[in-house]
Amino acid sequence: DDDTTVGESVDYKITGIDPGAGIMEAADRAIEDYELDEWTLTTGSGSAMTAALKKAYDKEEPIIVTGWTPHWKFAEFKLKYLEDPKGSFGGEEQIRTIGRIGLEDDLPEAHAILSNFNWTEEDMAEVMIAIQDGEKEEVAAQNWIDANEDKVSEWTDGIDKVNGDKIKLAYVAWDSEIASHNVMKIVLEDMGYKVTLTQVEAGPLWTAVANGSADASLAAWLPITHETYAEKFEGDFEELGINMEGVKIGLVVPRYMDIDSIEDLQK
Ligand code: PBE
Repeated sequence: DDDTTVGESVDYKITGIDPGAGIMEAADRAIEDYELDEWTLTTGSGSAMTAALKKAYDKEEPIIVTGWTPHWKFAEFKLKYLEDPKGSFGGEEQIRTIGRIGLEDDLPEAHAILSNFNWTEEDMAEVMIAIQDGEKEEVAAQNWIDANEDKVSEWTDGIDKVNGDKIKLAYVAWDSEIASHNVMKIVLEDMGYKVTLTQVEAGPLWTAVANGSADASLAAWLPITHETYAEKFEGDFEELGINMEGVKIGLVVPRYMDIDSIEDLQK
């Protein structure tokens, strides 16, 4: 009925993702900043979150999720970010590439390619949406590369090919990172590398780059999302550059919900 509050309508639940994700730390901060004492942030995974979103959306039921851009969910569903006047989720973020200490000496060509790597939200969306539509990850990545040879050659121009050197990239099973790492895997293979993609949680990812058991990752969301990891491992990794500008995290709801701001959760 009309008297139901947003909190009541969703059982005071924000549907989260994997506990190590930076967005979970930001969501906990929001619960504190906005004094949402009765609320809980549930943990799960990126795919469990999108499954819950789809289930609610299909029935036009209310749901609040931890969401980020770029993500295919914005192409699939009509969604909106809740305004965040207290800035718990930070502002515009970047996705940066990080490498282990010593990568430049050991694998200089890969270091150069990874440092050059940058693309746009639209580029990533093409790969993500194709995968979401059922294309195999490596096929979606290959199709994007075939259609974007100019872009790829900007990352590899003037860099010598190698002969089977091994490189290990670590990533988390977030849709955005599945897309980027599958593209880079093929780019590096075309340059002569033997590439291993290792899927881990966010904490182990940062640990692996810092202790050298992974060579690099394209998955560092900064300055806010992974700030705690970047501070914890300061000095034990190298920033190789920004691979995407203007990305964002926050609380996301279907547009049919009659709320606009995180402050509306206080009612
Ligand atoms: N994400 C996607 C990650 C970074 C990339 C927003 C879910 C996180 O929160 O750590």
